[in-house]
Amino acid sequence: MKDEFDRLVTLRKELEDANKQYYMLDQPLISDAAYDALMRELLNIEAKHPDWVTPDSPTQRVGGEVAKEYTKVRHLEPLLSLDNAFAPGDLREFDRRVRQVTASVDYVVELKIDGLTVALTYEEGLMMRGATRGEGSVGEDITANVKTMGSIPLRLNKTVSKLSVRGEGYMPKASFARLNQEREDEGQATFANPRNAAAGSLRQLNSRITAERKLDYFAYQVLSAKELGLHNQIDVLTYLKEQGFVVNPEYKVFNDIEEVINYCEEMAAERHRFPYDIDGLVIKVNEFDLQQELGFTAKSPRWAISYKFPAEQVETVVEDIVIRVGRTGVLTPTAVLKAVSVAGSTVSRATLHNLDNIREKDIRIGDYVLLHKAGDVIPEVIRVIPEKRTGEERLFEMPDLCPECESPVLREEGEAAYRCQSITCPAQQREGIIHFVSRDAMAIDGLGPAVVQQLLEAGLIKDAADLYSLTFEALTPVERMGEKSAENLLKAIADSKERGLAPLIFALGIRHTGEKAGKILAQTFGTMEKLQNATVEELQGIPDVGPAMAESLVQFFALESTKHCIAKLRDAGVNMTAGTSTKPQIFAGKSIVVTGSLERWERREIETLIEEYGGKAASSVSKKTAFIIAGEKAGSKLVKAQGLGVPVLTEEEFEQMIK
Ligand code: 3B8
Repeated sequence: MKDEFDRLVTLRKELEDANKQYYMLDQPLISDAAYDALMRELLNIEAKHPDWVTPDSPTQRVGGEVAKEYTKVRHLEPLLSLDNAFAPGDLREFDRRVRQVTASVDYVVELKIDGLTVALTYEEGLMMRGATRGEGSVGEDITANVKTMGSIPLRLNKTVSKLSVRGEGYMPKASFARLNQEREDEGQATFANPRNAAAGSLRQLNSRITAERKLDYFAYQVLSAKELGLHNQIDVLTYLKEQGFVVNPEYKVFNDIEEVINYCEEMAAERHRFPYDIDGLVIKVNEFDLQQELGFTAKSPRWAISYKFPAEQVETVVEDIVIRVGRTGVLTPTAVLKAVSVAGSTVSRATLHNLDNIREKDIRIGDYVLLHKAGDVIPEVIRVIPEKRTGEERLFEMPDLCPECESPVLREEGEAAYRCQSITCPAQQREGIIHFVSRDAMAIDGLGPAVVQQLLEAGLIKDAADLYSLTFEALTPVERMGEKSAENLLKAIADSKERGLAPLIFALGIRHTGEKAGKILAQTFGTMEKLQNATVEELQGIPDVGPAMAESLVQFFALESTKHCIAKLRDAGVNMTAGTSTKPQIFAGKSIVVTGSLERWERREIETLIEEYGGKAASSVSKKTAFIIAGEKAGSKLVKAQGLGVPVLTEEEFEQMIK
């Protein structure tokens, strides 16, 4: 019991440290896999001892609570909105009003993050409640969802009896792009921009879904700041950082409105360089005494204003609407546009998502449309410009047959997507191979979509497994494939054989089975063979595996083409075992040194054991060594470990740990 509790304390500390390092310093301390392993171990201990669970345990971040509806909460003080400035003149007018009560003023200028205001309440240092802004006075309790956001501390660094914090919850552009791609692949409706995606994710009734969406948070305000000994906005930002919040680092202080205006214009030109959407800047009077003197209107503080960037929308023409067939057979209508420059790049195509979207916006071939970039990354047709219609525009119809293989196309009940029903559709196969080699799957560098297309056209491959029988002689005649590229490609393909089971499962592109599912399935089954033989019941018994995934896995593995492909991969020597073993990963992220001569194990055996349990068998002792295992006649390494205060274990003690 005591050992288990000690372990729980260690695990919490390690998970908290890893989390802090990731969000505060933007640098992972340990790999995702090691983090997951520690989290699973902690979840196991807490499942055995429910009374040990505390509200600040890292396990509270994994989600799982499913609500029927949201409860309303009244905010301690209403959340006000900011008055808007759209031009330099509006900022000068704001400055003039401020200077009616003071001769000198410092302005703090912050980025205006395009997300959702989230209010947090801490009691005795613990995160007790998270709420949306709502209409200002009353919001919705989203505590379970807020806890899944890694950049929100569950416990403050310094306990205070009460603390109310406000800030912006948002979805980074990269998470947004990935989420929409996944949704499009699955034939689900996509989000129009990161803000909507963040809003949808924060209002999820199932907090596990929120956890997967990877939302972030920038804190910028505390209530009753004066009682905490804070005198101005800069103090607040510093205090928030000390308490463990992430504060946006881009803020600046000016004492002249013309400098503020210059800065606003500079930032408007650079708005796309941040990994999150910003829609303007917020200008705040720094000193609280002055803020107080300025006071509020009914809706907004008089001591702050937001400068809104002009929306970047451009006009262009839809020259055609073509169909792209995806990996899962979904037919995605894509607008071919007259090329235009928007948000810093040239755009000539935009996904129209599905027929419903085209009909809803009434987009026709030949239409003038307004275009912007959602999340600064994804070109999006916002609306048609009906005044510019000539009557020559043509309605778009979904084809009855797949444009790539002429198999029938069907719309499934309750889905927005039309799918090609053939499993041998060349487009699906091509997209499947592109997915197979992609970064999060088998990570074969130098094998982009164009090369995949070339290899298919040259008849060198028919499926992903054929990649492993490519030869130098076969590759070099391929156009634009030099000897060096061929060599590099063959090496990348060979290296990918050791990626392990989890990425391989994901790479197979099974419907409803994403990267995370790959990891869970690999961990559960350990080998491809066991997964291939799993029944729907067995699969559904695994937490996180729903009926749709279980069903599609069984269907997928029953296909002759799947069996054939997996056999080819196996023959090629592709590793089909979970790199991480089925043993509990108790040493995950730990470096362990073995020294002296052992009685129970050969040196290689004990090193393999360390690795099976998630650790790293290292050869030299340092401060970072978790512990050493010392046998007979241990020498300098033992002395060094003792000098550094690194724990020294006997063989017996080590055996106890892995029992
Ligand atoms: C007062 C101060 C509203 C806001 C504020 O990044 C107030 O400060 C506010 F009534 O909405 N989106 C920010 C952001 C938003 C606000 C803010 N500061 N950085 C933002």
